[in-house]
Amino acid sequence: MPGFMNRAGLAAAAVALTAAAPPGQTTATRSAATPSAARSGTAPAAAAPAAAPWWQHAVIYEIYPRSFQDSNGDGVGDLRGITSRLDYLQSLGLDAIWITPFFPSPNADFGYDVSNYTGVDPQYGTMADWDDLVAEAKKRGIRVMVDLVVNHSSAEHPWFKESRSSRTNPKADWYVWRDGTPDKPPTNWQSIFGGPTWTWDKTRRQWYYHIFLAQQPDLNWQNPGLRQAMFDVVRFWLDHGAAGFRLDATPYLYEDQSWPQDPDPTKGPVWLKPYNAQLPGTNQVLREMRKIVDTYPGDPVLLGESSTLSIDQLRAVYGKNKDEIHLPMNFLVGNIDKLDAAVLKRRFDEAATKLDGLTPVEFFSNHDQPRQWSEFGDGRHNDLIAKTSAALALLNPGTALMYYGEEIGMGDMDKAELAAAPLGPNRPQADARDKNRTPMQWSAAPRAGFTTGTPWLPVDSRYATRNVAAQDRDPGSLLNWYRTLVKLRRTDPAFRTGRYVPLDSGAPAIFAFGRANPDGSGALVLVNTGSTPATATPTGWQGAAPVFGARLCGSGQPGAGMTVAAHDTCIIRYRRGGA
Ligand SMILES: [Ca+2]
Ligand SMILES: [Ca+2]
Repeated sequence: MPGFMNRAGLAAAAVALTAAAPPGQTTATRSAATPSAARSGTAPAAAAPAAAPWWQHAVIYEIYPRSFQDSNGDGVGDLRGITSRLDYLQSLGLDAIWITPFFPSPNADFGYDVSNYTGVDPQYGTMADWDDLVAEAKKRGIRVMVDLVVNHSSAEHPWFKESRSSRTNPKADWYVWRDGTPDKPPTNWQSIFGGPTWTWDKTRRQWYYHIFLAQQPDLNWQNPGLRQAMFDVVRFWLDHGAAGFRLDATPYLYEDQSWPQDPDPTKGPVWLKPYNAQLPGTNQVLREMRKIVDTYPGDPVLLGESSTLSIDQLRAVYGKNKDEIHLPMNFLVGNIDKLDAAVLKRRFDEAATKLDGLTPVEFFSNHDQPRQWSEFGDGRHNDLIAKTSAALALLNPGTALMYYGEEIGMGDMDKAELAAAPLGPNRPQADARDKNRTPMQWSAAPRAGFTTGTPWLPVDSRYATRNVAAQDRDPGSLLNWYRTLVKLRRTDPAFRTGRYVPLDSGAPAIFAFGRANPDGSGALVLVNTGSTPATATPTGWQGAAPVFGARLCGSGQPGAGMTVAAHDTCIIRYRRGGA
């Protein structure tokens, strides 16, 4: 590699790297050093064109409110709890938080069965608490997004109660009803949570459709009344300061109206079938919703739970005219279950180069999926491997999602521990996903500082050593690595707006990519997915090979050249090479 570790380049790059990434500051220092105005989308950051909306380079942090912070000792997290932790969230450098459903709900699917779209469940607080949260968050440059469950309501929603009361009531057509006899559903389709997608209603003597639980009847978006009612919900939350929506289960808004039989309903996954997902009517709904959202100031955003099976499908979710979902989550990366260099290269290269310049949305964990610390960890190097997944999500182009606690390496609760977790009034039934929904681990205090009462779900026993307070003090912690990466992507032009450079690493275990500035300088990211050190010989640069400089690695080891320690991630500065 000609010019590698050139002295002048190294010095310049080292200054840039350290200036951008001082690890180990305390929360207070860091907050003071990063004025909220600088991180607010209303005040353009120095490195970004003023016209770029905030969500194009954002970090959005998902909060499962039940498990984040309890403010009143009832063992259930709440909105006031979130407000009390805003200083911490600000210390992460976030642009926005997305709170999973906190609306009134019978909790058949813990909030994803909404019985009132325009209220706050008393367990989580009040509308005044919401208003207070939005106002306090705004002071810290943090936007607050609402989780809108667009495909279905709760069977306890007044709309459904009315709809099922007769075949002729005003809301009779607000849900998906089909004729049939009690012994024979209209189709043989299977629901995503198991069992048929149809439930017989004795009063109407008809079947209603539900792609998820029977307690989650699908809304009929073809009905103009329902459509307007849901758009009013959108306006309601925007009027109350929401910065946008995470849209739940967006592929499923329409069903194939010819109601075909599935030739083999038990074969393969039951989601994203051609008859239950991604039908054209869905695009029309999202276009209409986007129009409403776009009339509001502050660039509110639609973040879609837009499961897709290919990059072409994903590109379509943005809309033919880029006028549908601003930010469809990239499940092609999100569903990766193993850090394999070849898979990473394929997925990240296509996200950066095959989305027509639209904003990719990268993540690895959420409330439905295993936590990345557990999923990718080998049992011995989990923290180092977690630094890799953090770098992948945060240093690639686009917007990154984080799931509460991933920044301290919260893991899935151990099987035996989860099995021993009691049921009770606050946890009426067990859910396999409880393992990745355990209470946030704030400190070594009893119950990890999450609650003074009995937590609805026990705190993971690892909290005594794995918590925010401990990692805040440790410059080499995963938490401070996250802060470093978020700061890099916020302040460093290469990571903020730099072009993605697909590279061949020259080493089977290493995934390599570059982020290049227009002047030819930039940063090289090397991810060693293997359990032994490996040396890259990256090729694929446009023009002359660059001159490499300062390194920053997750392990904290300086290392040398293009060699990356086992499971480590290194960021290496470069500048334009000689002709
Ligand atoms: Ca509470
Ligand atoms: Ca549907």
